[in-house]
Amino acid sequence: MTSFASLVGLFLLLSTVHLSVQNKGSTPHIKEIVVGRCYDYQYKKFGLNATTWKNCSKIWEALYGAFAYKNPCNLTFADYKPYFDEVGMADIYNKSLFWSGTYKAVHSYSEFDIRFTTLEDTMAGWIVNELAFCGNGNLSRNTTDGIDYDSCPKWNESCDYTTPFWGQASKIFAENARGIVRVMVNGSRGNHTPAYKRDSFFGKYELPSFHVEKITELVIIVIHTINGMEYERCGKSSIKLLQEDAKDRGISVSCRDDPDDVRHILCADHPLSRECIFLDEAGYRNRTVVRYKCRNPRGLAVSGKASWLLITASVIAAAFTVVNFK
Ligand code: NFD
Repeated sequence: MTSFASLVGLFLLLSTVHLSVQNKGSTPHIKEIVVGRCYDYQYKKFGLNATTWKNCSKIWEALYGAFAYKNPCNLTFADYKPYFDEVGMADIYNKSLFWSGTYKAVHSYSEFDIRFTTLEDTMAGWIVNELAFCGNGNLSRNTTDGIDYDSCPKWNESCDYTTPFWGQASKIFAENARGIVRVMVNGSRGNHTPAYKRDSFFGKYELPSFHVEKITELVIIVIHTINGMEYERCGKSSIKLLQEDAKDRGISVSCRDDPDDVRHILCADHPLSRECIFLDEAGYRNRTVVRYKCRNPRGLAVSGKASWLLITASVIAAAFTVVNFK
C-alpha cells in the first residue's frame, strides 16, 4: 500500500514537472539562454581568435528592454529595433532560403548556413529561435524582472505579440537577400492552408521587402510530405499566385517540384517509402563490391580499384616477360 502511495505521489510529481515545462509563458532562464546562444553563435562562426565579437550583454539588454514591464499587445517594430541594430545582419548572396510550412525540412536542407541560410541561421534569428518571451505591464519593478513567465498572449486569440519581433526579423532578412533567393513551400498542407498565403510572414514581410534590383531569381521549391497528399504543385493554386505575385514585383521566377537534393534529405527519414524507391531503381541497394565504375577504351566496365590492380598486374607481367626474354 505504501509503495502504491509513493508511486501515485511520484506520478503526480512528474505530472507537475511536465506541466511546468509546458507553460505558455516566457521561456525560463531566457537571459542565460540568449547570452549563451550569442556567445555560441559567434564561437561557431568566427572561432576564438576573432576580433569582431559582438557584445552579448548589450544584445541581451536591447532585447530585454524591448518587452520587459510592457503590455505585449502594445509592442511595435520600433521596440525591437535596438536589438536588430545591435546584432546587425550582412547581405546574403545566393544563399537566402525562405520558408512557409516547411520548418523541419528547410533546416535540414540549409544545414546551419553551410548549404543555405535561413533567418534562423542568422545571428538575429538564431539567438531567440523557438524561445517565448513577453513582458507584463502589471509586474512590479521592485520584485520582478518584468518578464511574464506564467503566460503570454495566444496570437490567434488575444493579440499577435510575436509580429513586432518576427515580422521585423523577416523584413530585415529579406532586405539583405542578394542574387538567387529560394523559398521552400509545402504542397501537402491541404485546401484549408494553402502553400502560399499573402498574409503569411513570407507573403507579408519577406516577398514585399526584396530589393528587386538586387535579386536575380526567386527559386520556388515545392515539397510534398513523404507518404502524404499532393494538394499543390508548381503552376497550380496558391503556388501559381506566388509565381504571379513575384513576377508582378519584377522578379524572375522558377519553380521546382520535389527537387532531387531535397527529396534525398527527406528520404533519409523514410528510406523504404514508395516515393524513395528511386534508390532501388539506381541499383543502390544491390551494389556490393563494385562501387565506382569507369570505362576502359574497349567499353569494358571495371571498378576504380580493379583498374589499378589491372595496371599493376600488367606492369609486373611486362617486367617478368622482359626478364625471361633476356
Ligand atoms: P508558417 P510563414 N502570428 O510556417 N519567420 O511564411 C504569429 F504570432 O505559416 C520565422 O508565416 O510560415 N505567429 C519565424 C504566426 C517566425 C502567425 C515567423 C501569426 N499571424 C516568421 N502565422 C520563426 N523562426 O519562428 C504563423 N505564425 C507562426 C520567417 C506559425 O505558428 C522565416 O524567415 C509558425 O511557427 C520564413 O521565411 C511560424 O509563424 C517565414 O517567415 C511560421 O509560419 C515563415 O513564416
